[in-house]
Amino acid sequence: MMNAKMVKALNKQINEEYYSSYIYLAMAAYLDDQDLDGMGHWMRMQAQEEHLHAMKIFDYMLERGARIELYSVAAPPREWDSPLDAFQGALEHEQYMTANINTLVDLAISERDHATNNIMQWYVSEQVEEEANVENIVKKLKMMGDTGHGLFMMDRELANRPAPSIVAEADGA
Ligand code: OFO
Repeated sequence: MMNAKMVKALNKQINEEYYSSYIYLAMAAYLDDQDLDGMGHWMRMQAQEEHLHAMKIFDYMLERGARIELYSVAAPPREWDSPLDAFQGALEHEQYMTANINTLVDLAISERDHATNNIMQWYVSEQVEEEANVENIVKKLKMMGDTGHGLFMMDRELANRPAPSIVAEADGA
């Protein structure tokens, strides 16, 4: 049986993951509106991945017999100054999510909830990857320039992002 503090914190994290999905969807809409369909696609895939992150906690809680509570998802911003600004916002958001995961790990340890600590370790690794992926895009956008040819090239590259797979996610890939 999971303790009440842990249940509350995980319910909050489900909400954070859904907000993440929402903010990336808002970024997808912004980028699509700028005719950057490839970047918009990348953000859509990211939004789907965040949905899977939420569902992984959802399923884990059900398995532990914990009561799930779904909270309202806040409205994300709708405008950014530039594509670079949007990806920088994504990077900051991932850093914020990493801090949330670290807090959950701390709580699982202090509550001696080894199973939750174990599943949270998957998120710890995932956050390293998530931050690295966005940071790489931010660096390239800065290098190639946030306008003209560089932007066009990045847009083409980001159009190739495959859909996140539930199987891969479940396997920790
Ligand atoms: Fe992109 O972060 Fe979820 O966990």
